[in-house]
Amino acid sequence: MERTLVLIKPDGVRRNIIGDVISRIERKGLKIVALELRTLDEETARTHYEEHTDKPFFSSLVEFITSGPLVAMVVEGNRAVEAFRSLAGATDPIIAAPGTIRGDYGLDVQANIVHGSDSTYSADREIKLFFPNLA
Ligand code: DAT
Ligand code: MG
Repeated sequence: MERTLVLIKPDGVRRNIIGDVISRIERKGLKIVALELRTLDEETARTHYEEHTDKPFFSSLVEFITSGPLVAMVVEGNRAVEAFRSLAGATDPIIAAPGTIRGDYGLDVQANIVHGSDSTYSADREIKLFFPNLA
């Protein structure tokens, strides 16, 4: 069974929509196999987003993702990576289709509510970073 790393970013936690995001995941038939509320330190944030190190928005992204508690989850199911990316919608919430998490809640490309791994390779790396003890 495939696994993906999902984050409800600090903006989603501040807006009290943890419950709705989790509901959508469960409604889809995906299973939550690990879950934690935590505030990231800068080092973990930089490692999580390492593919974006050279982007102009990198330092702002790290500041944002460490700005308060987030919910980290490991989500499992058939083609879980793609299934969650589909629930999340496009990176830019203005482009994301209504009915998706980002399409329903966001207007800002940085504060876009959720993260989902973009491949099984990334999922593996990200799950190990957030949940090193998960079997
Ligand atoms: P995704 O989160 O859809 O995988 P990504 O990996 O390209 O998107 O980017 C990671 C995060 O960085 C994204 O969720 C929000 C932020 N981001 C992406 N493009 C941005 C931009 N042009 N300006 C500011 N933040 C951006
Ligand atoms: Mg990405």
